[in-house]
Amino acid sequence: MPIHNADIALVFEEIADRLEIQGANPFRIRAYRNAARTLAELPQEARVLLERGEDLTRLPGIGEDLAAKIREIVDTGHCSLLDRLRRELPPAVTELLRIPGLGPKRVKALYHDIEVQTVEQLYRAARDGRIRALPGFGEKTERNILQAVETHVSQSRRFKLAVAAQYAEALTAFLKAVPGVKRVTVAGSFRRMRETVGDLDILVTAAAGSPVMQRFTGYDEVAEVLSAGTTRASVVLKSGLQVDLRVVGPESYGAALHYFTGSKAHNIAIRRIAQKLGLKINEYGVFRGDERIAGEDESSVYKSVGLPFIPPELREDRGEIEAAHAGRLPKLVELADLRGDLHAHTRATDGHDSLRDMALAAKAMGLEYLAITEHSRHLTVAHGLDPLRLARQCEEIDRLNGELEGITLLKGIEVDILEDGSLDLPDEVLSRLDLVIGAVHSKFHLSRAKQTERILRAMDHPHFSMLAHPSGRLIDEREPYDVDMLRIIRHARGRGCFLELNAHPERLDLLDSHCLMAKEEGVLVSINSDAHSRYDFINLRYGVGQARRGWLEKHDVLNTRSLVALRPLLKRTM
Ligand code: DGT
Ligand code: CA
Ligand code: CA
Repeated sequence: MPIHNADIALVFEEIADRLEIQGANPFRIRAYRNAARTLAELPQEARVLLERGEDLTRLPGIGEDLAAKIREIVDTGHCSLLDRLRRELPPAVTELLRIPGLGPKRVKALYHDIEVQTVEQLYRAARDGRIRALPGFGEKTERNILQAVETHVSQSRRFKLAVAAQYAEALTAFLKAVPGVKRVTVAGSFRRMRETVGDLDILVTAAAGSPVMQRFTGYDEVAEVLSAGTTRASVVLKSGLQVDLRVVGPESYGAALHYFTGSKAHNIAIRRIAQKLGLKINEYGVFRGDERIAGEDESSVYKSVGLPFIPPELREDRGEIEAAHAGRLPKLVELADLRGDLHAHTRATDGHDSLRDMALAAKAMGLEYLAITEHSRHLTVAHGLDPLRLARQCEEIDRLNGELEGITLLKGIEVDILEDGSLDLPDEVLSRLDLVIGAVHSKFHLSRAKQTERILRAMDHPHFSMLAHPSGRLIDEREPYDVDMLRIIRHARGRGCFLELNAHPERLDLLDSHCLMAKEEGVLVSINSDAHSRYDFINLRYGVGQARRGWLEKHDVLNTRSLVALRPLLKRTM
């Protein structure tokens, strides 16, 4: 059974959780958390890297011991340390840590003192008033726990797009190899490139008698079969990801693809148009009375209601149907349109590859230029650069540019925007760079007025080029900070600077709605990988997906420009 990075990350997270409940050394716990994060963010499968004989200790936070554990998990599907820890504490205990307000200490007390092992038992204990009596808990804590459990249960889990992609790709390859299978397409929110997906919806066409259903429900990673018929089945993978499969006839493929791509709101709007035309649309085709008039491909479905093909990323009923009707659909930006990447790190700070390796990897992605934008000194956890180290890196970039062909390195910095809107390095140092990306990495909880003002003041610096990950959110982990994005975008326009769309799978920040806002205000967006390793350039595709959801076209995106066209844009005009 193929082991995915997300699986290994889960193992490390659980080890960290269990060590934490046991009160282990904090450094040891953090090492596992960091490793989990490294794996979760790694765009290449660790399994594949191992097969290629690559050295995993080159990854950030992975030493000999962790590399050996990764190998063990990939080879055996098990981790002996976790097996041992699981024998020491019951499996469900770690789930308790997910409840806001419950740290390892409290979980340990609940387990030892009143034998609470599961969320359900926790709920009952709180309801029955058994928690308030525990030392360090009290009535208020008990009430909070009760409420937290209720919200926890009501929020079902969604998967980040890049994580879902690992499962989708493996499963697609598996299904394609089943005898008789012709087409395999992942529809649903995955095809619409939503930043998270609730489940995967897979569509298959197959010759009569193909064993695709049996193979699907028998797939190694299936933990539970929810339902299985002749044309549809639903399973839950071991990771908890649900997958729905439909087998459709070739004459219905387009109609089914349209139906299962959604969104539901888009489908309903399209069906309403069809009704007015006296047509009926369902997942089998488009019908006038009993006669099927379309459905073998998606374009035929749209054509039947008088519309051009609408790209999946736009199908949210947010004006795309009106735009299609008026012939004003955007021609969305594509991955191949990108000529460069304006945000990357090397091992000089918290990246882990050399300048040269990063340059070569960017070139291999078909890029012409790559800006190196390390963290600045304020970000000590990332070993941020001071002026001296930055100057040294600039020299090395000059040297490499003299030597490398087909790729140009630009000199940049990801400078911290401090609380008062000043930048972490002096203007005189910034003036020597090709671009300056400003980033908020601290003080996320300022008031809306203060946070907005902080960013506007940062943009006022003469050398400020671009605002990094503008909302600051981490998907499922950290809410966006409270700012007036329209004011920021308008200020950027006045100052001649740009907004980043950070393509990191945990960020995907600019949000899609703000992409549209930037486009309307005439501010160019730069789709940047924020690469911390030579593998991370692959993430640009998720950034492009997000940009497409935000209606961006090639000319709306800064880094579709050639280097020659880019340079004058980076020189501030006012
Ligand atoms: P997700 O999985 O929550 O990220 O979002 P989707 O959009 O993938 O939703 P899902 O998996 O429930 O259903 C896949 C598609 O099937 C959905 O985008 C549209 C279509 N669909 C599902 N239920 C309905 C429905 O009741 N009416 C219509 N018109 N379409 C539906
Ligand atoms: Ca879905
Ligand atoms: Ca579904």
